[in-house]
Amino acid sequence: MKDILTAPFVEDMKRATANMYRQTWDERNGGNISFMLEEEKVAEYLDLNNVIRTIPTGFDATGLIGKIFIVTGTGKYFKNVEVDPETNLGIIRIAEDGTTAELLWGWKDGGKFTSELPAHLMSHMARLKVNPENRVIMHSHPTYTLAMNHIHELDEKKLTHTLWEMCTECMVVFPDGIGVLPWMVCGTNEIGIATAKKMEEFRLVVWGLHGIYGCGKDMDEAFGLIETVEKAAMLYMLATASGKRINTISDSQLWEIVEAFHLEDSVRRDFLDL
Ligand code: 2HA
Ligand code: ZN
Repeated sequence: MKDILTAPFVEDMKRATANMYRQTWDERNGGNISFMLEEEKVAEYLDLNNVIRTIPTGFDATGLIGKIFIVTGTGKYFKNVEVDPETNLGIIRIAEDGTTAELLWGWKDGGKFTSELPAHLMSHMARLKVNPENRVIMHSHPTYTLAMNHIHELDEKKLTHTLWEMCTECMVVFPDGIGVLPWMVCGTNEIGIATAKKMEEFRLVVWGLHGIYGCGKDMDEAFGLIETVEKAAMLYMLATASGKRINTISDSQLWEIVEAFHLEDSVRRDFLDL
């Protein structure tokens, strides 16, 4: 059996959480990540018959029975994952009943998965229907994205459009736009259901005045989506703070990007005024 601390998926979690912490996106215990793993890969590091303990999830994840995830822990700090992965992360398998998590590794201090597990697992189910390659769900509190939430309408079309206008890269990276949920209490099944519903349509979902969800086939894709939104939000806040904006990328120019990068099938045309 190989040493789990050398597993690429543990490395991915360490790198992502450390980067996110250092971007100041994930203060204290803010943010959470779940990453669906291949059983054969996990079996190189862990005895899959050895369940350390079982933890009820409080919701039905029947669509994910037998699936294995590495997940950040509730109350755990992103900044500490790098130095002590075995306390701050856990590897769980969804049990036969669909409502129990079997702990295979981690949370060695008796901890458990993130309070946002409903939003994560429900979003995994939603994304897998749209894209069977999806593996990562990532939640974060990026600073400028949140600052922008205070001064910009929380409307999917308007928010997406404003961010597209900020730099050419945005249309290339998220032509499918950003879903937006109003402010809601976090950590509940309700916000999980609402997030998953948006994830059927969007790879990015803003939680009004709280943060953002991103997803992807790997850590880089999910991180890159959130990072690009955050960069555009930073530009928006800086440009807006100057009190003077005289240039923008027009809708016809945004369409030129769509054509140049062959994004006709993924772009939210209804978010453009052509
Ligand atoms: O895990 O970010 O949304 C802490 C949070 C809750
Ligand atoms: Zn949060």
